[in-house]
Amino acid sequence: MAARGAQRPNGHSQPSKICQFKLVLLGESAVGKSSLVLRFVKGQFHEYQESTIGAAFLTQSVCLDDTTVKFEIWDTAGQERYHSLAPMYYRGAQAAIVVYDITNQETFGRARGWVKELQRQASPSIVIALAGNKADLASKRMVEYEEAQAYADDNSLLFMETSAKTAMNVNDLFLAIAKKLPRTEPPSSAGAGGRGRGVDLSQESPRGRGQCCGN
Ligand SMILES: Nc1nc2c(ncn2[C@@H]2O[C@H](COP(=O)(O)OP(=O)(O)OP(=O)(O)O)[C@@H](O)[C@H]2O)c(=O)[nH]1
Ligand SMILES: [Mg+2]
Repeated sequence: MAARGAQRPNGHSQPSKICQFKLVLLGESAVGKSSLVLRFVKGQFHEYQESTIGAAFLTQSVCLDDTTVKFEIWDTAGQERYHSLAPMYYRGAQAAIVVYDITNQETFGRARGWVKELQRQASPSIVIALAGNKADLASKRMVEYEEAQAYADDNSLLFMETSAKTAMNVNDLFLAIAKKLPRTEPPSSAGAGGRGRGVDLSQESPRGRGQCCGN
């Protein structure tokens, strides 16, 4: 059941509503996409994280007020040869995290390319977050915080510097995304297909609005 394992940063009361959203991670290889997901979902970090092949799927929930927000997370492979697969994962996604490595300027350029592609091809209502990862390596910094913040402001993106290694801002980033996603109940989707629904993406509407259902 989706509510199990949910984080309750503020939580006293049992959430009464469950919303699930498809979220995709994009970015150059080795920027730390899988590491961010591993930190968020399992609270772990691997110094020698293997490069992703194709994509990986994980889920994690966070609680916001009276709502459990369940993320269906697609962690894509950053290697160039997998680029053509990306639309399969961002199509119908309600949220995206575009990741770069603050120690590598090239990865910031690549992140801007992903943002442009999402703005053109993904759902118009997609919530896009920019994550400047490896913030623990500040002594090797090549991308200034202010430069990325200005870019994010210009493009209406959420922006945080993160560290999958130290856990800095990892939960906060997902929470900030959850807060920006629509948690109102769409009139037609109440009841069926919400709580306990499988992850059969073929059942999602092409424009992929978030699924919310009351208790
Ligand atoms: N210092 C530091 N290292 C990190 C951080 N995040 C990831 N790494 C390291 O960076 C390397 C690449 O991390 P991955 O998570 O595999 O990167 P990825 O973006 O998923 O790469 P692909 O799957 O090839 O697209 C690994 O050796 C991680 O241990 C971080 O926040 N700080
Ligand atoms: Mg990976």
